Amino acid sequence: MIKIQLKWLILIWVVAPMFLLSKLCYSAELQVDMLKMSYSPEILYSEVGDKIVWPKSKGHNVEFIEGPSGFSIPKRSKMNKQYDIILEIPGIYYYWCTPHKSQGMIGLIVVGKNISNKIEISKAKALGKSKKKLADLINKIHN
Ligand SMILES: [Cu+2]
Repeated sequence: MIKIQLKWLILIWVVAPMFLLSKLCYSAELQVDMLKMSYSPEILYSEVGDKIVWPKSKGHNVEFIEGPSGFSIPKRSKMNKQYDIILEIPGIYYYWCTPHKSQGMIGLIVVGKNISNKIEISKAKALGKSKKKLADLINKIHN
């Protein structure tokens, strides 16, 4: 009898709060690779608060162009350096690689399954080969 009660006490007062806490604190780390002339994946789906990492890759960087309203565009990342960001506002984010922005090296991030700014992103600036790439990515996007 006492043993059973102890088990329940442990479950309620120790295990349950730990489980809740770990749920609250949990955020994933997602990676985007910078390949020859493209990002991989080109569309990344993340949750609010996830850490997104672009490991260093020679000759490439990350420059944010557009995001949901309220997002202040950060300074573009340094060439040949790892870059990471935590996105807190749900919506679609659009970025490119500064030296390859007209060669189709662009990427999208969908945060929190929110695609409400899809039209704004489809109207965002795109150069050269990236115009078609952006249109293709916009067509592929889902929430
Ligand atoms: Cu590049």
